[in-house]
Amino acid sequence: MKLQLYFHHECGFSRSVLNTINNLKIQDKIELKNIRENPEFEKTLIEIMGDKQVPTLIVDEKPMRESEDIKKFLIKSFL
Ligand SMILES: N[C@@H](CCC(=O)N[C@@H](CS)C(=O)NCC(=O)O)C(=O)O
Repeated sequence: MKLQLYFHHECGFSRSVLNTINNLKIQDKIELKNIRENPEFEKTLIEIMGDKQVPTLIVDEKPMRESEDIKKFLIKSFL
């Protein structure tokens, strides 16, 4: 399963997902794409989704939004 998370640290919803990732110790299983650090990541997110809402998790090409859904999915997949 390929996982990519678009996020930025100024967003509390993103930080909440990052906390879950840290608690599960799965940082090495997810490509973390900070859109504030890398404009290319922001551009790609807009191309995929039509906007730049974070957090957005891409699971094998399929986008998932809503931090609560993303956290539930990660816990179900990795706990
Ligand atoms: N209900 C969403 C809210 C996500 C959200 O509001 N994200 C903000 C940043 S914290 C955002 O990306 N807003 C659109 C923008 O900045 O262009 C969730 O829980 O993930």
